[in-house]
Formats: sequence, structure tokens, C-alpha cells
Amino acid sequence: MKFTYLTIFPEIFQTLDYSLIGKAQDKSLIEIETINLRDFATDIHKSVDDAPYGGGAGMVMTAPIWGDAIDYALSKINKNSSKVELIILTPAGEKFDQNIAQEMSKSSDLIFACGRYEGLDQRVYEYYSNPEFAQKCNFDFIVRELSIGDYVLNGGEVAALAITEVIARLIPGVIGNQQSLVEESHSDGQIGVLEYPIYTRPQNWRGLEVPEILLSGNHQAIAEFRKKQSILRSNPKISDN
Ligand code: 6GU
Repeated sequence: MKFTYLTIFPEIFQTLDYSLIGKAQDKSLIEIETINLRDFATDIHKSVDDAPYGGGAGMVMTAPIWGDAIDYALSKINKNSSKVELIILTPAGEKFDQNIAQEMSKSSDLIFACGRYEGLDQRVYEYYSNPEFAQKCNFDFIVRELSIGDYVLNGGEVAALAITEVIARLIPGVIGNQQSLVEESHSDGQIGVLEYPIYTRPQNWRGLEVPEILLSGNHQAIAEFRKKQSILRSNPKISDN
């Protein structure tokens, strides 16, 4: 799977060279490319934004620059790419969750358009989400506007990193033990269901004991205890008594 990031801060994506995603790159399970939006600027100041029509605070990233950058990213996808998604990061987008991550993990290519300032000229989304554009592609092509939560970030980069990490974990071989995916919070069809609390040695830490039942060796009782704890965690309003 190939991940491409369109951004004015390509350095931010160097964090993907570390940890499990770094190892996944070494193993060629995933491929990462960053594209600097400034390379598509045409004036001496390398500007990528302009004042909003209709007035208002802040600046808007221009459609011509984004159009050229996205066309370039699309020209660089692999020959055998089958399903390409263009992801526009915006606080006004659909809320990203584990179900959307599952869908996205079936793609061959994800292209992240990371906006700064007040965001991208809306015609970028309009142009690429028009079915006429997809028809001209020799691969499946879809466009999404995604948000990662109800708060405002300075730009889409950190959101793209969060989404990348969620999706990369779903690619076979990226995390060591695929079983961990099954028991995790929000796993398959269980959005909002949180993992049970976990403990390891020492048995007593600063006077706090590990729940007795976990030491019992009774696997059925442990499974029931964990299920109950998971339900309690997922519904903070329920009391334990
Ligand atoms: Cl995707 N972008 C920005 N700028 N802020 C956000 C966001 C995205 N998701 C939540 N807040």
C-alpha cells in the first residue's frame, strides 16, 4: 500500500520512518512519499494561499496549486494500483473511525491532502469528487473529506499521521501479532467498545493489588471478568455494584 502526503511541511512525515511503520517500510509492506506543495507555486514568494472571496479572516489555499499537486501525485502511483483514495483533511469532514479505517485499508493508494490556514478552495473537492473525473481514471478512485475529531488543528498533517497509523496497523504483517487487532478497543463492528484493563508484575504496586481473579487460572472466569470490565469502561455511567 502506498501513502502519499501533499503538504507544505514534508519534514513532519519523517516520524513515519520510526517504530512499526518504519519497519513496515523496510519490509516493503508500505511505501511512503511526501510531495511539497510549494514546488507547485509559481510566484517568487512561493505562495500557496490567497484571501477568501467574500471576505473574512485567514487565507485559503488555492485550487490551481492543489490541482497541479494532486495531478502529480496521481501520475506517480504504481502501475498496478487498483483502488486510489484522495483524502482531504478538514475539521468539516466526516468523522474518521475504525470502520472507515477498515474500508480505507482495502485501498492500494491513499493520497492525503493536508491543508493549512483556513483550508483548501472548495472547488478542489468538487473537481475530484465529480464522477466524470473518476471515469477518466484506469483505477477505482474516490475522494473523502475527513476530520479526526471535534477540535481544530493548525493543519491536516497531524490528522493524516493519526489516520495513517490506524490504517497501517490493519495491513497484515505491520504489527507482530494479528490477534491483538481482534481484542482491541473499537475492533470490527464494535465501535465504542473499549478494551478491558490489563495488569502485569509486580502483583502489589504501592499498595495496589492486581484483581485476584486474574491469578486464579480459571480461564472462563477471567473471560467473564474481562467482558464485564470492558462493558463498564465503555459505559461510564453504569456503576460497578
Ligand atoms: Cl483533519 N484538520 C484540522 N485542521 N483540524 C482538525 C481536523 C483536521 N480534524 C479535527 N480537527
